[in-house]
Amino acid sequence: MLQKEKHNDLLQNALNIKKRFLQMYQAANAGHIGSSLSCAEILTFIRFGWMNETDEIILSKGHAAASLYSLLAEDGTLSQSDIETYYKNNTYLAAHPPAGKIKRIPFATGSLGHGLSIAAGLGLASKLKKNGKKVFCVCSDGELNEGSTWEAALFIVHQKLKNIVWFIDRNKLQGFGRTEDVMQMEPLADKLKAFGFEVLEADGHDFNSFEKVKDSFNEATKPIAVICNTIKGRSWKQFEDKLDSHYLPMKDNMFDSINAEIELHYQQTLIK
Ligand SMILES: Cc1ncc(C[n+]2csc(CCOP(=O)(O)OP(=O)(O)O)c2C)c(N)n1
Repeated sequence: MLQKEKHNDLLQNALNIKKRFLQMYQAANAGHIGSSLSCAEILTFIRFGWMNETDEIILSKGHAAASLYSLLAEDGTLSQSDIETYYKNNTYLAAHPPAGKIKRIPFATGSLGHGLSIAAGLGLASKLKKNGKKVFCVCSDGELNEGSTWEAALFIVHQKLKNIVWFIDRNKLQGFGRTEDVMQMEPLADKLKAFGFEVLEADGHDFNSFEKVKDSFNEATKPIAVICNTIKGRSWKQFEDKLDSHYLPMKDNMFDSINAEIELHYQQTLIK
């Protein structure tokens, strides 16, 4: 269990990150709002609850780039003026993360299905160099439709890359429907186990659940895969678990209503 202060600090980070990316989507007039709300706590925990300075984050579901940029503003890597360039002409803060332009984003992602291979390469390099670096990779469940993801999974197990933490944002929705309708994935945990992973399940919006994953990682004898049960459009009631939350313009009073809902959710989740 996390200490109350740590838990509440993480909640505050997550709230700031969400408010910032909503502002970015508002300014851009559109964005992957549901996708970003789905992975906000995963990213927050990786950065502020787990990783060391030299570790790497690969956001394989690069369409949620604004959540990553917002995370990097939360830790001071990006400034507010950088953030304000999002989606504008000549910016590095493009709709998908570009390669090597922004500190902590070494590779481009967003052509789905490639992030786990990048993580595997980084993980192997770190293992060979014995530098203790961990690699956190966040994939969407839609990326499990891609053969390249499973090829990387085979490689990670074959090379015994226990320095990789593979998070699967399991919101059960992808761009054009429910994952189980587009391409059946269940029983996902069994599939991952059959590939040779130690499979952990987490409530993908709960920091205490991630803390347990962290403890298990330290004791794991195999590479781990974490199925994070998440809700696309989390805490935005009208769009929670709705396909429409995937990508949409901010219209009418949407910005104000989402902000009010995430603020309320924050107040309800704070440990008093
Ligand atoms: C190779 C590739 N094909 C198609 C797309 C277009 N695309 C962007 S997001 C998306 C699907 C999003 O669903 P999922 O991958 O499950 O992500 P999440 O639900 O977490 O947003 C698609 C097909 C892409 N970015 N890359």
